[in-house]
Amino acid sequence: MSTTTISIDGMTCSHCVDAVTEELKALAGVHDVRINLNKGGISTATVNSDAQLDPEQIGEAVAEAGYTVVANIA
Ligand code: 9UX
Repeated sequence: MSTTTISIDGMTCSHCVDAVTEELKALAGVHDVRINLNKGGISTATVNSDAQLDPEQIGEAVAEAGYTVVANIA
């Protein structure tokens, strides 16, 4: 079990949250995604997964939804 916290820029509504959640949940081994929306600012996502996630993979998933990872906190 591994928890990854990332900061994401550009999300402004709950649909953004849904889009990012969906992309992150599609990653192998991910079973829970929680996003704390900060409209127009830096939002925080907490991802629970079986194994440690590849930061590059997370970045690609978030980009797929149309947003940007600005920091990989842990
Ligand atoms: Mo949230 Mo709608 O960024 O384009 S405002 S999905």
